[in-house]
Amino acid sequence: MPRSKPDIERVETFLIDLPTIRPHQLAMTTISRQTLMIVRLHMSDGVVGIGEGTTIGGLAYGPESPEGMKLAIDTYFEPILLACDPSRIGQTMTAIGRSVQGNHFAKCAVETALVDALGKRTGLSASTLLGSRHHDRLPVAWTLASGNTQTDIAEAEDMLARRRHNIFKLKIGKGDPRANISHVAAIKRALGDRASVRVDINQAWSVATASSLLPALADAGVDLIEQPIHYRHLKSMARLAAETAIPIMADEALNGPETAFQIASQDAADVFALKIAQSGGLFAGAKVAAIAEAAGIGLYGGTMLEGAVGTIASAHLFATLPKLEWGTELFGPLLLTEEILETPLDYSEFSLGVPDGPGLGIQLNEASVKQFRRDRGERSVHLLKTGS
Ligand code: MUC
Ligand code: MG
Repeated sequence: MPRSKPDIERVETFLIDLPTIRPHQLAMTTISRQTLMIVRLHMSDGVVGIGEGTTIGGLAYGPESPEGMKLAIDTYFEPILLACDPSRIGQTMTAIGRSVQGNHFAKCAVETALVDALGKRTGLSASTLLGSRHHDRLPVAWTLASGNTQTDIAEAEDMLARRRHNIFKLKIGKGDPRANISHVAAIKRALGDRASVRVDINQAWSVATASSLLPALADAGVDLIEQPIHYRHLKSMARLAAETAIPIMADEALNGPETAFQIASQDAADVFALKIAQSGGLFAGAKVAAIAEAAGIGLYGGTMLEGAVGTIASAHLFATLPKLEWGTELFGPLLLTEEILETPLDYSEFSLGVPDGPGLGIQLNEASVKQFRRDRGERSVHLLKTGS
């Protein structure tokens, strides 16, 4: 019997390498480019769904890399996708979950592409499919991570003057912890009440260092402290959260609904940095948000410094959350030197506009994609060979 629903005819994955506007220094690595793994699902009715998986510093931040995601999708996801009903997103992801353990970022990229395709087919935006929106614009923080205090202050002043950001996250955890505190205090002194200043330690401090220095961060005027210690140390996170005057946010510790439940039940964080890729996808991210809401934990829309596709996928989910009290940090595309969309995203008035067209509501610029694809050389050789 012919199927009335369209099939996925081709799964296309490729890597795009884009330079960053300046070196971006985190506790575990400094990046000067981002690699975006893009997946496109080509459907029999002509619809193409897109998704993105991006990490920080290859494998420096977490267990997945863009190259690994591509391999996993090409080898293990593709046969399942070619046999699935792509409009049954939950059923498709359950089938993938039976064959693929972990691989949250790759799953998120594929699920995003399924949501984009369903939205394009039905004329509904991704946020409508995810439960409908509460917000059309989202507040966006900027991360100061040049590695130099004066450069960071100048960058923050420029962002304030251009009304692009008035929330700043400072990447600390590299080098002497006391020097970290002086760096943060100098930036907060310079910005005063004109900006919210938060810090991300990216697990770099020991429990003892965190216990003795978190009060100094609170005294310096910091509003929020992200993942000060190793992600596995939930008991110690709970102790730090109980003894610190300002909120503690979980990031690396949060890897989907199960970990969200563990953190919530152990009182190991006051706020969740909700990330769609770390959660394992948009729907898993929605479950993480529901757990936060049920437990009275605050929500912040996090990023893995994705390009435009992953950023807008995140924005669609975050737009559905009634209470996003800490805003978002969806600035990833602004850290990259190149535009890869037909219409650039709308960053203005300290916020990001969430597109309202079908699916993700964005379109890749094919000339940019062609220019920055890692396999561009190989592809022209291949085309020459097949053409000769
Ligand atoms: C992280 O750890 O939160 C978010 C902003 C940034 O600069 O890095 C990311 C990852
Ligand atoms: Mg973080």
